[in-house]
Amino acid sequence: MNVLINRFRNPLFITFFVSLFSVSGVLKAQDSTSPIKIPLKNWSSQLVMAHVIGGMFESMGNNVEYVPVDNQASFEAVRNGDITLVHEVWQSTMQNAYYNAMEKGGLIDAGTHDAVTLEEMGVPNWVIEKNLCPGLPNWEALKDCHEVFATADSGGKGRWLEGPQNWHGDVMPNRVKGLGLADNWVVKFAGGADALWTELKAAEKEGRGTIIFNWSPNFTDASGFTFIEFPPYYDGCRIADGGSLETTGCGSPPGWLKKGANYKFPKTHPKAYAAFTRLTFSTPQIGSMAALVDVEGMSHEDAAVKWLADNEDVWKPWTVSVLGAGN
Ligand code: TMO
Repeated sequence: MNVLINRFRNPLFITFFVSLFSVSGVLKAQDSTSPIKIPLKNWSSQLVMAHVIGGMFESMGNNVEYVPVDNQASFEAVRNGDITLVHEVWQSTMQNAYYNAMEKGGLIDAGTHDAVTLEEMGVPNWVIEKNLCPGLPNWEALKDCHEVFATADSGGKGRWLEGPQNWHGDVMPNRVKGLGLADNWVVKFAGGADALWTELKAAEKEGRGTIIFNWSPNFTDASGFTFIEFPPYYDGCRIADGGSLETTGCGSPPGWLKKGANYKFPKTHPKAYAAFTRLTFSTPQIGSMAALVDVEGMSHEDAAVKWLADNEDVWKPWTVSVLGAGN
């Protein structure tokens, strides 16, 4: 015992142990210089967050590459390593693709953001304040006020402006049928997210009703937007999940916002991976990323640079290794 204690007091003996750890890589695991591949999709918060995460990795000395991807195909792309990670997995529209890729192998769960998500049809608050469709946000109000939402291209019916069709396929056309609204309502697909925001501005200027697909977190959380309350979602109600016309009138479920990664990421880039798992954004943080682009008019890249500069206290702690300074 005495011998052991004396040995621990001997600086040479301690040095010996420290260098053993270093050689084995326990204290000095370095990230690969190969680029971390970050996906670019087609909505603002995802794009700004891609550059926020890329900027965080670059601040740690990592190389990054941005890869434009189709949303639904991105989960297979993480699985086979074409991209390293996904940072905005919205439960209500992406969990099936996410869990399918996990089940096939290659995609791992990298944690959950603080934000709770919703992807749903809704109206800007002034539609309710002006009482353009009495009874909103209860969906049953839509039975009696389709004229208020008619547009030049809707043939006298009320128009539901859905996002691009590659976001949710036929979920909304099926819902309109399932709710028994198809005689008086028609779903139109927007060409891109920008078309939704252009429509919000145009409708407000013209003082007419509008109903669009939208989501939270988004910049509209701050500007005033109300989601319509549909019959509650349950697993299997949608036609794509085994439901029928009788059940597909269900609304969207509130859900989580997850991150995922290729299973090799923790091994090739242990520090970046650790930072990525710690990273978590709240509803106002994600809303502010979108607002820099959709309200302030910045590019996604510039918005990310500004967001990183304004929020160092938020993200810098994620980059500091639990093993201490210098690691
Ligand atoms: C995937 N999105 C957040 C645009 O609904």
